[in-house]
Amino acid sequence: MASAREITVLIPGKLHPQTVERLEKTFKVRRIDSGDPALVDREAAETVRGIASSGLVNAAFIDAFPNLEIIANFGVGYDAVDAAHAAKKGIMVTNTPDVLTEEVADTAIGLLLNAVRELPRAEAWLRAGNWVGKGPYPLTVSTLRGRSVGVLGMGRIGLAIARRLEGFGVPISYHNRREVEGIGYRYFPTLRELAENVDTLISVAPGGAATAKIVNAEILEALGPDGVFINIGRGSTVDEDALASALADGTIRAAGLDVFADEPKVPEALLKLENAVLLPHVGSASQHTRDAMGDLAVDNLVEWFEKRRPITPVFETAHVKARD
Ligand code: 8YV
Repeated sequence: MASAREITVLIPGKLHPQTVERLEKTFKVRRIDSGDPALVDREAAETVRGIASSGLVNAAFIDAFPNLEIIANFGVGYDAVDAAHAAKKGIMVTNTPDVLTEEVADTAIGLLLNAVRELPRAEAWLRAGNWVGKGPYPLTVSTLRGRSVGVLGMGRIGLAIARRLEGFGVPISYHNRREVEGIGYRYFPTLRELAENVDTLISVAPGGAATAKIVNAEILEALGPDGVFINIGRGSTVDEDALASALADGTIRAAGLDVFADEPKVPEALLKLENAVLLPHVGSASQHTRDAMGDLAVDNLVEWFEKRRPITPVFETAHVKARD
């Protein structure tokens, strides 16, 4: 691709360093602090044809670039990108599915075991000298034995989590927008029914308006007093105030959260709870997997500018054609 060095790709905000390196070797890269249209100067406005981002790319930001053709989102979840707006303007959006599926599923299982068996608290007990001073860590009230697990969002990652759970000998059911053919897990047409029928809910649901706060007080109540809630999807899908109350008053027993509504801020009410395991959005955060995600994001840009079609378009823009 001889002319790629002439193509301007903008990186708004932070991006995986190895991905930035590859972009800089391939394209003419411009960087600004965030996806804020006020930071776009005239030259950037005129020259930018691609954006590589892991943050907010809203309609106003998209509109700042009359020659923009493609937004390569670093991440499978692209709720931070206004893909519907991009589609209307004939701008391609890509994401990074598949390459992170196994890593995120591994993290979900770790979070589940940590929440149920209190492993982080047990380690803190040891490090504080309590094993010597006070004796063994107290027996955990919760166990994975006898649990029944519901997966909210049976996409690639949900399926990878379910496959892992089969090895734990727990029954698995799920709720999804549509029933998934041929997977053999019990389907519930509503989240409420799923929550009523399981005691362990693992959410892999994507963000966006359709899923905003779908895990609310009513769902947590349906999960019940032995309930464990795990979230590896998006924080926006949870009513965090309702979750903190449910954990504090025993409506459910425990939670394991990798994602939050307003990252990196975590509500004080959750930070105070001992029965919540809290991780700083590390689901896909290994060097190996982040490199693979970055490579796919860059490959999407390269394919687009070279062959005029990307590798992994999001469904909203799958129909978008290159202008020349
Ligand atoms: C990343 C993610 O943390 O892929 C996603 O949707 O949430 C994570 O894998 C994120 O994309 C990094 O910006």
